[in-house]
Amino acid sequence: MTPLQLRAEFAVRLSTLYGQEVPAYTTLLDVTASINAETMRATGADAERFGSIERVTAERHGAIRVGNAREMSQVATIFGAMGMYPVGFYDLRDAASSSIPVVSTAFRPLDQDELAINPFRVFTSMLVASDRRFFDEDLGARLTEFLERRTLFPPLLLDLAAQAEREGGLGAEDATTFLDLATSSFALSGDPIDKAWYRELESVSAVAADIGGVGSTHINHLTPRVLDIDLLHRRMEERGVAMIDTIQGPPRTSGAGLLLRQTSFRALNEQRMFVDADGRLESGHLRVRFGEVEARGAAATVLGRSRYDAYLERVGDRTPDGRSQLWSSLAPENEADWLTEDLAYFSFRPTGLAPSSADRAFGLVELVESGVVAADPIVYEDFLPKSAAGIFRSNLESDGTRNSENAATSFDADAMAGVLGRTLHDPYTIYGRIRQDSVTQLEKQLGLAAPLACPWNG
Ligand code: OOG
Ligand code: NI
Repeated sequence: MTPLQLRAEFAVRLSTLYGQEVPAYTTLLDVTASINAETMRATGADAERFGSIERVTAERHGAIRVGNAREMSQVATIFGAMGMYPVGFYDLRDAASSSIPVVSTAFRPLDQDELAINPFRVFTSMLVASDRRFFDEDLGARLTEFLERRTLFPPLLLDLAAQAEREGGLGAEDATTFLDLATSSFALSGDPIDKAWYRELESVSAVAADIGGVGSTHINHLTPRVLDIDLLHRRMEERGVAMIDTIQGPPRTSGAGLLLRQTSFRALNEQRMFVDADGRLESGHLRVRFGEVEARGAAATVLGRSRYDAYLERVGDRTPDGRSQLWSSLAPENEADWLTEDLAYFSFRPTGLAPSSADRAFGLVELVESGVVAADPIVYEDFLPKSAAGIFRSNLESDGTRNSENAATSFDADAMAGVLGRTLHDPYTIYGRIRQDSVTQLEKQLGLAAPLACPWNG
């Protein structure tokens, strides 16, 4: 099996697992499928401008959380076997007032043709046990030691993953073993939980307890992609699933919009066994999983993204109408304007119409305007830190505590690359390369002697 086949099969297996574990996820998939079918019927080819219906139907992202650098680099190997590579750095420690002591990246395919078939991605967070704002020296030391002692992934899984990366895939039998072990590593464990330890961590941060209070990791949500998220929000409420009251990300626009919009619901309390200091077992409840759904739009350039960041800074507690007004004052709805103002990434292809000599004298924008070239928006394949923090928060019983007088442990994208022991890809570089490759190709196809003038080249 190739990395692509391993990834697609892994996504299917996780989906089956999560459906068994969290029944509301199955409802979410039903509602998503019917809305996607309705949207396809209503808008036809337009619905597929941001990915074929086959891609969108298979599309999922998951989220996992691990405890330390060793576990993070193991995750990188497991996902590497499936053609998923770390992209982007997210520091959630300061993204919300709640105690979220993690730094994150997302593992995903890089190539357009891989993304077009199965873009499965996993948002992966790592606890920062050394951050004294969250953990004092004593607790930090015990947490570090606990994490050092546990084993999240069986050695055979790691060996097979390394082999798959080296050899570009696995034979049938090894592939089955790899997929079995990988899937079960992300299942919720039924092992009894050390009650005192879990509650001690939970009083500081529910996220820390979820990561370091138990001996295993688990997939905490699996997110399908929907073509109309506002409609989905209403339909889920009609089906009796209480959603968070907002859709995170930019407000609704007439088209797919920029970036990413997400909403979620809390999973039910799940029964778990706890063990006390005397070894007595008792039954209890935890809420560590939830449901999420998302709608994806165009990848924003640095400039486009700065408009969204300005929106977040100014939005405050505006009404839905006020939010829409603010967003439309910052970013045009129209794709043509995104291109001329360089707010989003596109790829380009000739339509077959011959350029006139006047077109040749001008640049890319003129060629698009005269219909010689088609501009297709590039799908946003990444995440938004503010939304991610919101998703974390929506599932917390309490905000936890933090001691803001203590200094933060410094941690940045370079430090994350060091932890991973591999390149940490920059999303803008990836989108920029896809765009540039398509322009170079276009220049050849149109037989242009000189490079085309493009909005992003001044
Ligand atoms: C990850 C939350 C981030 C998203 O969609 O922004 C995320 C987590 O809760 O572990 O999945
Ligand atoms: Ni998510």
